Amino acid sequence: MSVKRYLLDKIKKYGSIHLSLIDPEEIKNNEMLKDLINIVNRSGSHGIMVGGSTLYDKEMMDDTIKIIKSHTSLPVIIFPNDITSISQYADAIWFMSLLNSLNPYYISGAQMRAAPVIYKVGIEPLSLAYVIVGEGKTVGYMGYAHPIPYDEPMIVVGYCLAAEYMGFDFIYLEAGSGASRFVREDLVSLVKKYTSRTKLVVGGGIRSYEDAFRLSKAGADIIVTGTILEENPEVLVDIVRGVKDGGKYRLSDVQRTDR
Ligand code: 1GP
Repeated sequence: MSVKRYLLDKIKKYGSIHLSLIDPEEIKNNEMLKDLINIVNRSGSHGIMVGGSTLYDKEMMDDTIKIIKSHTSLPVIIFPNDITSISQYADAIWFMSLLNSLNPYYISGAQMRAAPVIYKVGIEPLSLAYVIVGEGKTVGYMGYAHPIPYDEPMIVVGYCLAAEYMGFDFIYLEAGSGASRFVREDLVSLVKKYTSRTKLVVGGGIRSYEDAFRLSKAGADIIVTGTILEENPEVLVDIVRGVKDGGKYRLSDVQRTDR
């Protein structure tokens, strides 16, 4: 089964799903990596993303993915910062365009260079529109983003609707890794109101059951957390529970409106 089919099936079944982000540059040694994978496996998270905003070492990417693949049956998706992130050992790659970048390299230049490599290694591309809001953090700096202020929801809606019209399968609303405020849930529900087909990924600054529950209930189809796995891995179990509880709420809401 393709990774896209897997993600769509899980979203349909659970209402909202969770992906765990592992940044190879934050991994101190193989033991730490294996411990984190064990926690991800136990937590009920639905997949693993691998990447980091400043990563430049392809070998580090390959080695990390190889170890992850040998310790989990979950799909591994590359979260690239540049073409050096491409690894033949992953199952798929977010084939992403940073829509609100001021640098065309991050909108279509890197993609032009990456596409033939992805074709050659045969991993699955998942088309993703990447939109940075609020603080943006390191990824905002590295991607020359023009981050959208939290209090300008219609600018975010404009980008997301444009992404849907351009045919992207997924939209990622990114507050930036370690952001002090995650993307607001009213923004998430507004985007869901305007878009119909595209699945919405939300990440950056999500740290608790409550954060995850509020965002998935508001309409996030996929919740991504990374920093918490490095700083307080045991909380991951609560976060995944929050995503599933929010998803259950959404599924029952759909049933109510279908009646
Ligand atoms: C970063 O959205 C992801 O790209 C995850 O953010 O590290 O804050 O969980 P955190």
